Amino acid sequence: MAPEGHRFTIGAAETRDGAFVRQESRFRNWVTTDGSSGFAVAAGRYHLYVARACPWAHRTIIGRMLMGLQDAISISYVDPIRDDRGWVFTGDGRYEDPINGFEFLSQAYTAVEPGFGDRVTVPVLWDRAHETIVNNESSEILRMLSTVFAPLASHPVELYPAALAGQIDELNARIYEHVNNGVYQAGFATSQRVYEHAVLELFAMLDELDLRLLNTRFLLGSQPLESDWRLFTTLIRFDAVYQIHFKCSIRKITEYPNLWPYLRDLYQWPGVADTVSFSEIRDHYYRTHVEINPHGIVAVMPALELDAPHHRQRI
Ligand SMILES: N[C@@H](CCC(=O)N[C@@H](CS)C(=O)NCC(=O)O)C(=O)O
Repeated sequence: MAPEGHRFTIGAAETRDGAFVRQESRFRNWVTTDGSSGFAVAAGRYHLYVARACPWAHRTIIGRMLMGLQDAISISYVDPIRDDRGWVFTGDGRYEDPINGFEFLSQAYTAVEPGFGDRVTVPVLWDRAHETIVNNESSEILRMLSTVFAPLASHPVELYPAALAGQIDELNARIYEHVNNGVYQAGFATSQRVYEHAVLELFAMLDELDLRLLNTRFLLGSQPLESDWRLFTTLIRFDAVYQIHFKCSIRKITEYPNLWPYLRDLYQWPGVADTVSFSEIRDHYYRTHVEINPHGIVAVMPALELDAPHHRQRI
């Protein structure tokens, strides 16, 4: 049974004039080195609630893995299918909450804010010491993992080097607008004009990125940085879901001369393939958004040779 007494925003996405409106993330505290925010960095204190299906949560799963923060930050996964009760821990071993024993992710939100009635989203960074949500905005959680949490990491990597911060921020913003959120703008549009505009903007950006990747192995040089991983979580879902379910129909990623080998390069990066679950991704999108796929038929997995050689070391 869903917790009683509270109503959450669930079901169809909110639209205005035919355009999908993404809710602002509500909890925006930061873990800090000196603890001045009330949230001091410490091993074993923080927990991540995620869905493997979700591209935003996927950023944080990848960040935790790349840094080697598995021992410092615990994690639990919700069931990929979200119904009218929101995200669920089904308790079958795979989708469990060993920290608080929640049955629904909404319980984390109402534990912190009893009247919380907005969308209950993943990822959530939870503080076990104060039993509260620190932050539920994936871009900020990812940034914390690669900076504030670096001293706890078993193999820290630089995802946001100071010298490239300006370029990363600028690229992130454009990739967010036209690609990460662009696919949702296309998929959840309720007017032809808004849908077509989103698709054209999305593919203009993909074309630009494809051209950029002709001469550089990753977006900003020879190492994958924050912008690459933020792009990755959309690209990896593209041909299996967005191209079909969200009608992003102009091209597939496999048709791009540079984006396609670049996607394989990132997928083959150590540890990354293990963070990708196509069955959870497909189950989630096709079976959760009943307003755009009323019968919940899950598209068969397209042929994607993600393990094929990418030859991008040469660039
Ligand atoms: N701005 C948020 C967005 C997170 C988000 O929208 N997550 C989706 C899953 S892909 C979600 O939990 N949606 C639940 C809902 O909309 O009811 C972030 O980047 O963390």
